[in-house]
Amino acid sequence: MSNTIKYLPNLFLILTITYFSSCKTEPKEEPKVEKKRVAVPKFDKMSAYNFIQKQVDFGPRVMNSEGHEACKKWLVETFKGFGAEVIEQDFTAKLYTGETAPATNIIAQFNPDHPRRVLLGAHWDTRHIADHDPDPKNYNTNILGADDAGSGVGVLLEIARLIKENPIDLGVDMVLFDAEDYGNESEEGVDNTLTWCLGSQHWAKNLHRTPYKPRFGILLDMVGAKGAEFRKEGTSMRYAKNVMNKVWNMAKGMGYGQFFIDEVVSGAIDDHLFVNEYAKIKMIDIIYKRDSGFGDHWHTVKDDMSIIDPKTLKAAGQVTTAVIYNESGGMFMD
Ligand code: AHN
Ligand code: ZN
Repeated sequence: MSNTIKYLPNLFLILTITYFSSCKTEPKEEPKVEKKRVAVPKFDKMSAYNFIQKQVDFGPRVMNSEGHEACKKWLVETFKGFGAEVIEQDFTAKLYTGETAPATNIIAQFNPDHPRRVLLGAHWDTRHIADHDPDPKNYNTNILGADDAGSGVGVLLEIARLIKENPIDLGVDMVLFDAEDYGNESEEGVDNTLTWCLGSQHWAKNLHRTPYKPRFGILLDMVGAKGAEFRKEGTSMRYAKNVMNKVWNMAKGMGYGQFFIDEVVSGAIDDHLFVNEYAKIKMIDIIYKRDSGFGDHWHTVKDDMSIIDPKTLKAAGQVTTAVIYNESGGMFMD
């Protein structure tokens, strides 16, 4: 069985106990919107590509590094330039190594007063080690993380730019999670699930606004590699099957069926898991994943600009753009 799902039952037990020991109040009914067709702006794949290049130019965005700090400033300023109201949610990440690191979830809110909202996410930190590199000499090398996760951030920045150019009648919250990728891989008998996704764990337990009930969420993780295929990842299917099916159907209808494959694969431990479990938000993950693992460049020194293909960015980005603009006209989720 793959590492990604082996330790999930443990986590569920812990989380179920916390769930039943906390009181819940019913969320208020949201007003229904009248359905209308809304024009979907054109996602510019080269613009998204350039946003990835910008991040990679800072070097690795590893916890406790200069590149991480410099990239954060640029991300905050760039979102502000696109008209977002930005919150920097600072926290101290407790790494599995015993070290700590200053960490920040970057939250960009568009139309902050709109009652109808959707959530988009990606992680913005990069992995400290290339522990899946075929050459053991590279094991301790920081990776550039063009795909993991410069790509998800690049797609979100391009959507932010589109929102500025094409106002949307919807609240959109983009959360860039920090400290996703400093996890410890599980060995036999050790559950390291909680060493990953520290930013999303923090955010999901400390929402930037309450009550917060976005209609659904979409996480973008490794959405830029040449030849990427987005299969129906198991954690997303478990928590938010309806959202998954709607997104995949929309992708197929738009002609992106070669990227969005109608095949269920094992679940990933990724930011959406904690958003679903702790914050009870139906968030799916668009991720390059197979049953046996991720893309071949995953956590290797190959994860640089040379593996990024603007066509893949276009597929993930145009579908996500279509989802949110359709949602603004009441034409996506019922
Ligand atoms: C684990 O391998 C435990 N999770 C994969 C999540 C991830 C890492 N996404 C990008 N990098
Ligand atoms: Zn990673």
